[in-house]
Amino acid sequence: MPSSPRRRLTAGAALIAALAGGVASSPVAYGAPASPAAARAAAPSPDMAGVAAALNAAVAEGAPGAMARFTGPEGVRARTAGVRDRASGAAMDARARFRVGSVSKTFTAVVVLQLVDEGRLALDAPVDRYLPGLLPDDRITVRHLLTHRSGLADYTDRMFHETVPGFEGVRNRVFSQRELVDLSLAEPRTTEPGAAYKYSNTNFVVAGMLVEEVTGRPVARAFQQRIIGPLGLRDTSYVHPDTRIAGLRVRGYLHPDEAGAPLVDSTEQTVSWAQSGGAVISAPADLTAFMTALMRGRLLSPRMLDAMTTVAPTDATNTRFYGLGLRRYDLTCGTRVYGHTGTVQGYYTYAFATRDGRRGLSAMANTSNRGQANTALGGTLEAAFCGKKPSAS
Ligand code: REY
Repeated sequence: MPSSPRRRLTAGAALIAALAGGVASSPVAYGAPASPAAARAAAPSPDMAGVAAALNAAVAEGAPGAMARFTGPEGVRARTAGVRDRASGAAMDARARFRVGSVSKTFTAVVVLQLVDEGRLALDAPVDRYLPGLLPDDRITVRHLLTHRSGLADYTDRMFHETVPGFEGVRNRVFSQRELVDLSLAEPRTTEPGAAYKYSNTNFVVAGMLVEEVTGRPVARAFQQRIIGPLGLRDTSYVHPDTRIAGLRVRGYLHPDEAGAPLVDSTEQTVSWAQSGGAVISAPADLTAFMTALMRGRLLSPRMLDAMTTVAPTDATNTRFYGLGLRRYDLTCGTRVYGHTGTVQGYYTYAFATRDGRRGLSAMANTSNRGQANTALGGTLEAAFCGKKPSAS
């Protein structure tokens, strides 16, 4: 029998109780300190001046505004810079909603892994078992999708080769998932199944199709019933194909490829080109609540959370890793954080938490196609999780 969200939460509460009692199964394997007391003692306080400096740097690099919200044992701390709306001049607001882009992939992965837990999907089964004939290679497994190892080309590379014309060409379009898969299959596959990590939105479109096939319902419903409802995320929704962001919102501004050209207000769009790979709307408090709850075991069984956080490197720096719909960044102070990044026209997002779920940070800047601004925004992670650098003696 499939377990209800309530049963999962109860199991999660038991796990948290076990952790609080210091009898966690093997926290060391996750790189966490040996006990909660040690975690508290070892965790540096967030350097909020450093966080604010990173936000200001993102603005100096061309973002109209930026914000970050940290949650930890010391409470909640938020900082903002610049504006959330260039036309009205309204200041950035840490409660406002925005498009989280690929942080949506973590939502999709959680639902897939819950379905694995319920025995309705198998991680190492071919996708072909559930969606016969969709993909041209029956060696591609569910795990290959979630780890970006399917070799299915990312159709967005071609779609957004020219940034503004590419965006305007799809901003009001409604694609079927199959159309998106066909766009990918029109291109050569990038690797043999399982051979290498190659980030591709196609993987999470297919993962969304799996969710719909197995549950018989839209992914929006699965997100609501399994994540948004149980965690009480009031500012979070999966919106497709409505183009609006309801409520208090941040407007997004896309940088054209041509230097000096005016920014394009990209707030309203269907996000149909990304769907289960990128169409979630959320706000900082909800994103942090999601990532910390995930790490605390409130959404997945220990076995599935272990699978999700088992990572492989994505580059040669040995600081960037990917698990199942989840990134791991190893920060300079040795702290490991898990979460996801997002890029959708007009919005850069980071949503990360420590493995014990005690500390979390969400950060966003309301621009995109501006790598320097995204890099500057990423500086919030070091400041928040590593705290103040010890002064040189
Ligand atoms: C799509 C292009 C990026 C964005 C993407 N986002 O795949 C997924 C993610 C959902 O990982 C666009 N870039 C921009 C270009 C480049 O158009 N020519 O920066 O807004 O979040």
